[in-house]
Amino acid sequence: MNASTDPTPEHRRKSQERDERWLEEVRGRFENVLRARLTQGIPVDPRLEEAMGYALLGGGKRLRPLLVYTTGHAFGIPVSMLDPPACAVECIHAYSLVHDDLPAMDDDDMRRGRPSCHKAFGEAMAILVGDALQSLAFISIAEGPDLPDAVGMEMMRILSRAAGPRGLVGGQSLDLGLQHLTVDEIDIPLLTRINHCKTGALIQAAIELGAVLATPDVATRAVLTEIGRDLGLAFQIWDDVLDARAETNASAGTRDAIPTLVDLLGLERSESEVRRLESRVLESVVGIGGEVGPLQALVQAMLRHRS
Ligand code: GRG
Repeated sequence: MNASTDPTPEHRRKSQERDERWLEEVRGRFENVLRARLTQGIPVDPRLEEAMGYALLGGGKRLRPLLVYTTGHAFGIPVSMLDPPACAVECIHAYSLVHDDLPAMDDDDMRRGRPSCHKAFGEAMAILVGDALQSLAFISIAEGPDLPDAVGMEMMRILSRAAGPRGLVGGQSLDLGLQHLTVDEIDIPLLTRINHCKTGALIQAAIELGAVLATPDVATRAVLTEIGRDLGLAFQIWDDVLDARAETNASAGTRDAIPTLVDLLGLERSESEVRRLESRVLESVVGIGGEVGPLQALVQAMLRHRS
């Protein structure tokens, strides 16, 4: 960019404010869409509905739906057409948190500043909530209005891969296996793999889901996959950095003796790895073309603070 086209600091500040406003508006709108999705055609048991609402609607930054919306926006897809995959990815995320908090998994009593689902509703109900949210994710796409069948199928493929044995569930399984390894057997490639499956796969899927309606070509899809991979890894390392900084390894639950990537890399190297990945993502995002400001603002927010 030459001096005549380089935006002034004032221009940059204004467009950043505009992008952040866009994100807030879309996030606010999404809360209503998600609530409507939950109550649509559900359920046979009001107690199940209440517990699902507790898990799905009680807070959360909605980062994955926002990735769907911002990526779709870059491709010129109207926000309302992205509601089905946005709801779907948040349902999978919410289910994974409910199941992850269970005593048999990470055994966390608190989630989003209040009792976790099994503490509020009991373990059996929390298992059902996770199961039901997982189904609701796929129902959201299957019943998505105006989604051509081929697009719906592609969305199902992307989401089920990210959620299944090569994604979330596989990552959780590898994570459970860490308990049986000595500290010397836990290395950077293994933790990177786990991070990719547990955290990165769904983030990558959110980005891919946002683009499906635009039927991107093979090269663009490869760029999106790479963006999702880098962002997912950066997000998890950043989460661990924040935990390490706060000296409360909240995400490790009862198994806090198990090292994270930050323990192996060190705080300084971890932070510079996050910034390296962030720069790469921001640069690649420009290559998508279209209005990428909200996506860039979201990426930066994901890797700056936790609120
Ligand atoms: C139980 C199948 C199964 C999988 C569990 C999601 C997961 C795998 C574990 C959760 C614990 C963990 C360390 C997740 C890392 C990703 C992460 C930082 C999740 C929190 O995501 P945010 O910050 O949460 O988007 P909110 O509350 O804002 O939705």
